[in-house]
Amino acid sequence: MAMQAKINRVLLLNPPSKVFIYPDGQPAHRKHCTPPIGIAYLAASALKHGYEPILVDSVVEGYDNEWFIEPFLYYGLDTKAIVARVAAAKPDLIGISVLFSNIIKEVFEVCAALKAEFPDTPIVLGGHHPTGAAAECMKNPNVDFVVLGEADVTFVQLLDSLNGKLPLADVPALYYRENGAVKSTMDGVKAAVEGEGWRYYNRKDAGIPVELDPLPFPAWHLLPIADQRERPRGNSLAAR
Ligand code: B12
Repeated sequence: MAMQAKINRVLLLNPPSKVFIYPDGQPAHRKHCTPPIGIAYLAASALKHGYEPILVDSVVEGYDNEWFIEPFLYYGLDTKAIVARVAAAKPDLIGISVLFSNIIKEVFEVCAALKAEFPDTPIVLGGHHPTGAAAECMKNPNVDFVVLGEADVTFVQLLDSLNGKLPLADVPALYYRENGAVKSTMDGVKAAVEGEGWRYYNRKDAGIPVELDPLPFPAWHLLPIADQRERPRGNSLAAR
């Protein structure tokens, strides 16, 4: 009998968004939403390798839900709604996309709420902020893993590793914990650029696909694209 995989349902979350509000009440830019192409790519790779991805675009799903914490107007699913959404989806692992450093504080609040409710569900961060500031993110005890860079291949390798197919130490571009200590498979790899508290690597050093043709197209069918189209958009001029 085939061994039951520990990790099968993988929920990928696009966190809520925020707009700076000037003292005169004017927003710095209009509310908008953009299809989260990064998690759609990860979902496509996960599907291709037999996993069951669930995409939660909290910006679209909670677009009309707003709250104000000076000086920002937030919109999207709030933390309580995200916890409820995750509870209904019953994932085996939660991945959160943090493209923008301006949202990391709020993402950590979400991580704390999710860990309190689902202590046994691994939480993985990816995207530009954790890529540059992985060690910093791992200081947060609610973050179990950080995957650096474009994670189409390495995220699936992490899932495979958690299902016992390969050691964590063999997953490139990964930060993880071992006996409570933070480990990185990038130790000993020279950073391409670095500064105080952040490092960036060349793609060939970080398990990042150099050839894009073999990658599956984004799993758009898992996103509420019709709802997204009805909202003001941020243009998606992606890097690929
Ligand atoms: C398109 C884009 C936008 C779009 C929309 C982005 C979106 N929501 O999809 C628009 C124009 C709206 C935008 C706005 C802004 N942007 Co912009 N944007 C980009 C750009 C050019 C491309 C992003 C992209 O689509 N990449 C392609 C996809 C496939 O990759 P990806 O999303 O990164 O996903 C991959 C990995 O990151 C990773 N990954 C992603 N999520 C997860 C999750 C998990 C669990 C894992 C394991 C891995 C993982 O795997 C994915 C697949 O390979 C990047 C630069 C770049 N070259 O990436 C800047 C970039 C992300 N933006 C940046 C910034 C600063 C902003 C703004 C704050 C600018 C401003 N001052 O207003 C705003 C913020 C908007 C907000 N919501 O608050 C910075 C972020 C830097 C930082 N540390 O904060 C970047 C890196 C540009 C830069 N070098 O300065 N942006």
